Amino acid sequence: MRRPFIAGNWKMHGSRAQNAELIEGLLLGLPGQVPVDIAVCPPNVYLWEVGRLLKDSIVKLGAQSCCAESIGAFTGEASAAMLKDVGCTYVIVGHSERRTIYREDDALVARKFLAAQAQGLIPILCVGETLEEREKGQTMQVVSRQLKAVLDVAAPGALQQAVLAYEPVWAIGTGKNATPEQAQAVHAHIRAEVAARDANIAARLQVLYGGSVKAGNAKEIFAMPDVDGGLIGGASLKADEFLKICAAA
Ligand code: G2H
Repeated sequence: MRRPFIAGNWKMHGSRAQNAELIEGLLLGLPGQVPVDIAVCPPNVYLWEVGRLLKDSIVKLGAQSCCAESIGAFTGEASAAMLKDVGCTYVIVGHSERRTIYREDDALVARKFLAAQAQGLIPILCVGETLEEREKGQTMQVVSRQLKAVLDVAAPGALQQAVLAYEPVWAIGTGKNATPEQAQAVHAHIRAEVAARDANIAARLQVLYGGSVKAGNAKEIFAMPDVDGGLIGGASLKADEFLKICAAA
């Protein structure tokens, strides 16, 4: 009942030449129809051009963050309306790199989520615990808190037009992925939290796993019943690797 979804988070990687090569490789390798939703999230400066390269393909465009404000004197920021205007379907909010490096707290992430939805973008809301929190046994508590911050301010039904991503911070870019069982346990917890508010939405909600997914481990992670695909960082930068991950979903 849920389509798998594979989203590539390019982070701060790429150039016009590299992007063109990557998109060409992806489009050559993808048949016209696939049973998977696919998106790429380039840095903002490349969104428009990558969107042109994707044309009307099945690969959708996403951004990596958006401003919580809608317009005004916010130097360096891009609004959700601007992202929509350049062709984005999705926007990642609450990625742990934003939470940690740029000190985005739960309340700000929730405002970004609302700003994205107000412009018709589908937010990909990231949640996940640090290694210290996992070792203290706080994983479920942390993920619940991050989720609640958004659900408490969003309209009922907001998750109908959203995607969640569980990204354990200790697994991001470290080469150390969560085991399929560790991922499944947290994904099931997330779905149960959503189900407590609305069982139908929970049953339809795409919950992605992110953190050192590659072609070699994707299949076993995606085989878990509550894992609906992945948010892919490093392994989304090579067309052949990303295509293998899409095929594993
Ligand atoms: C987690 C993930 C993509 P990577 O941040 O969001 O990155 O696959 O490089 O761990």
